[in-house]
Amino acid sequence: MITLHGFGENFGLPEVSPYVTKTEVHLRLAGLPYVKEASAPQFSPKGQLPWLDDDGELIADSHFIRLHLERKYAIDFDEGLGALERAQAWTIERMVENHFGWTMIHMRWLTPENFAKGPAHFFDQLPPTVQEDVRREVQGRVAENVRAVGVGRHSQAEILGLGVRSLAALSALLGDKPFLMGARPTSVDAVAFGMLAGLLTPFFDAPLRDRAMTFGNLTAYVDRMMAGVYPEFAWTPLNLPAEPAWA
Ligand SMILES: N[C@@H](CCC(=O)N[C@@H](CS)C(=O)NCC(=O)O)C(=O)O
Repeated sequence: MITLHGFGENFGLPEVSPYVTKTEVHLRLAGLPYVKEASAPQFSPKGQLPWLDDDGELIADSHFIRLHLERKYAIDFDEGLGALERAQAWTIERMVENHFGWTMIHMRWLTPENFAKGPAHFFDQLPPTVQEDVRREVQGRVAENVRAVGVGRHSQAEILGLGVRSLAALSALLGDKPFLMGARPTSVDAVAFGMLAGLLTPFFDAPLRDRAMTFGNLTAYVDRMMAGVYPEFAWTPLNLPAEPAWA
């Protein structure tokens, strides 16, 4: 039995974490049955979510979980792609996770209003005497990480500019195709969808989200992925169908 350890539904999303979403999308694209358990990073073998328990074998990190699934279940999420397309998919994945993702984390954790309505509540169950200290300590660690990767050293306007540049790149790469690499979803769609949905959820309000909403092919892509992968989830489409002219 496969158990996926993640955060769970919140923030208007079927899963809070873009990385857990990536793994969950991989499992769903592969049609592998799994159960999901709410966990916390400190219980993971690598101190981060997601991690997987596959019949007693523990695998942490969404990339290594992907490799495990491909090996154990003889799946190729990138089936049909040539060497150049696989290289392009990996390049997109790294841009989304190792750069764009930090602008998203900045939006959630380091914008006071979004932190207050979102991640601050992760600590609500702690005893009131320590709650605020832990909340600020963890937020401080996130700020250090965002600074360590470079993004946190820039002004708000510069961070917005970096995020928009990645959105424009993703939008150009997607073009009018249904999925990033063509007619069917491949591994990189799990990555891009997880991060874009995390940004586009109406739960958070941010200039980066406002800018993302102007990329019509990206909003339609998130709606399409959400409907295909999480049909049970009540997601209000971002791209409401245009009113018929005669309405
Ligand atoms: N490279 C990891 C990144 C996972 C990750 O950043 N998970 C976050 C949640 S979105 C986490 O657990 N953060 C807690 C921490 O770093 O202490 C993966 O692909 O699984």
